[in-house]
Amino acid sequence: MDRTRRDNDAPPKPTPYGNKRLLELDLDYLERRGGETIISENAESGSKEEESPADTLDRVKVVFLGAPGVGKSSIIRQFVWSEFSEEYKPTERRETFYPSVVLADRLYELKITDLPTIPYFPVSSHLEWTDFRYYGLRSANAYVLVFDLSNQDTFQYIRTLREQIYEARDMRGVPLLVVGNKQDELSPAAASGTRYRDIVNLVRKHWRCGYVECSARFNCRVVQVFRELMKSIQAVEGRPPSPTPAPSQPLRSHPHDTGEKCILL
Ligand SMILES: Nc1nc2c(ncn2[C@@H]2O[C@H](COP(=O)(O)OP(=O)(O)OP(=O)(O)O)[C@@H](O)[C@H]2O)c(=O)[nH]1
Ligand SMILES: [Mg+2]
Repeated sequence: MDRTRRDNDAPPKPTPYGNKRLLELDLDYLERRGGETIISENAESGSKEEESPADTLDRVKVVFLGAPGVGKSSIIRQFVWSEFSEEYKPTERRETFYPSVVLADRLYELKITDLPTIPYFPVSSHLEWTDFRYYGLRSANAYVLVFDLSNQDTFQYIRTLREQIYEARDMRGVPLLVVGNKQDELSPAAASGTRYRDIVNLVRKHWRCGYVECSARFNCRVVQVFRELMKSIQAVEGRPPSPTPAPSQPLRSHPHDTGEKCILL
């Protein structure tokens, strides 16, 4: 069972309701199914699916946001598939990934959403539901805001976005993690500059949220990004760790195969 897939890989079939109606049906279905195999015919007929073991797990909806080209997709793909491409292919459609992770004896199924850059965060549920780009953004369990350490202008995007997120929804119990990517391209001059220090200061001391610097290119501290994220999730859950089924197979023996395995953080 491959829990890693793209939502848009299977184009919807035409229905008497027209495309918009189908889109809504599919979206509802995908949310309910939460990452299992997509069978859009069942969505149309409304048939009930058997409950799988995955339905009983903790599922955490995480959305990655940031300016174009900062490395959102690269971080996710490095983590989920252990792959990296030098070539820049801007994300053109929403993509969703379903890795499983274990932290502190607890198993989580993540639903990671990667989007084309959005001009702004949806301020109302109406906006969220009328534009597919925004679907699910307001109900995320956590946000990862990525900027490019070698192009610190990209920080302004997440600064503005963070304000919009806080204005748009109740953020109590919703962790937000800031990630400075492309650490490999952070020059010593920039790293000792006041601008860099101001950013780190703002994030750590004023926003009081997690901050991780990583390099998707060299797979450096990418796991740390997810570890910090899950630690924040556990902190807001305030739940004691529960027993975890021990993974019986080698972890990620094939780069594209995350089904039935999980990533230890
Ligand atoms: N040097 C370096 N390059 C990186 C790193 N991460 C990503 N890149 C490169 O940056 C470019 C953009 O990466 P993406 O992951 O596509 O960026 P993105 O944020 O998903 O971009 P959009 O989908 O357009 O929003 C690609 O050419 C990557 O190879 C990194 O850690 N170091
Ligand atoms: Mg992308």
